[in-house]
Amino acid sequence: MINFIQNRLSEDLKFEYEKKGYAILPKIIDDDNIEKLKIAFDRIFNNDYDRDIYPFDRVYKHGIDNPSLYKVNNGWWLNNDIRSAVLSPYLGYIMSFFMSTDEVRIWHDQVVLKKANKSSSENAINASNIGWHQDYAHWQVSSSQNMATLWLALQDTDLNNGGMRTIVGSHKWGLKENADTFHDKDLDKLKEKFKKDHHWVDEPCILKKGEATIHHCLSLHGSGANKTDEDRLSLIIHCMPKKTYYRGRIDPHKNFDLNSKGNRHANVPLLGPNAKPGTYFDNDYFPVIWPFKTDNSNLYDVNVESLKNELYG
Ligand SMILES: O=C(O)CCC(=O)C(=O)O
Ligand SMILES: [Fe+2]
Repeated sequence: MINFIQNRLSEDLKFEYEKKGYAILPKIIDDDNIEKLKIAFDRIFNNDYDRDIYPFDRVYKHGIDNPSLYKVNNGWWLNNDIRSAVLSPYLGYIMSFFMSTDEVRIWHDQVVLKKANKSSSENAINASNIGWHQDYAHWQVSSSQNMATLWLALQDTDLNNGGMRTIVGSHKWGLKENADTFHDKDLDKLKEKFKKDHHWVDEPCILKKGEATIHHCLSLHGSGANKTDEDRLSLIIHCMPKKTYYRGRIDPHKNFDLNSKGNRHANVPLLGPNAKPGTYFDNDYFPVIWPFKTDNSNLYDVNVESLKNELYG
């Protein structure tokens, strides 16, 4: 069971998020709870799951598919500590605050480990790079462009260990063409593609262990190599607002291209075989994390009453 440090957020932070497309939160989790999450990461990457379900999308062979970047989507399906973190009402509160919505659901989470690689250099085309991308470019099946992500650092994180960088104000540039480039490793090439007439201000997210960022789904962001001797771990939680639905095929005249991530998404089959434009992402795969509901307690492996007391006193 993971507990967060539950502070109220300031309006200044929200202003910052709206202006820049991202904001840095104060420490939201203490070191003991971080240690629990690190154990959870280790277990997940060793395919040691608490539950009978297994990951969706594709099953990465950690360290084999990509020896530098390990990733599992929907860690909350697999591990009870990650589940209690991802489904925490405190996260729900944070996301509803920044997204200005009174209902928040999980889109999916990501458990990410960027391998230590002392010999790599800044901006080199490194296997652990995450290309400049807009999350929404990957999620165009979703009806909402008011989606947001919480990125939680499990160690001090800066440019030395491949910390995330965001392009200030890029959430106001609209959806860029072919910006579903998370897996593209060439940051310089992508910069040339997206920069065009824009003012390109590349800001690193410099975080202390336990701090987090929030970024908007249209913010351009990416990250370089981890040049330290410690792996970079982050728990990433993507959220959607109330009444987010499946838009259907983005271009119905085109055949499905299985490699075109923007036009298809592993969340769509989770809607069932009768999914059609307008079907809400509102089943058990997409749990509500705000407002906190005790009747959702079947989704939680946590003591909902004690969480409720912690949050509401
Ligand atoms: O972990 C990173 O460096 C980037 C993660 C990312 O793309 C995201 O949180 O949306
Ligand atoms: Fe992203």
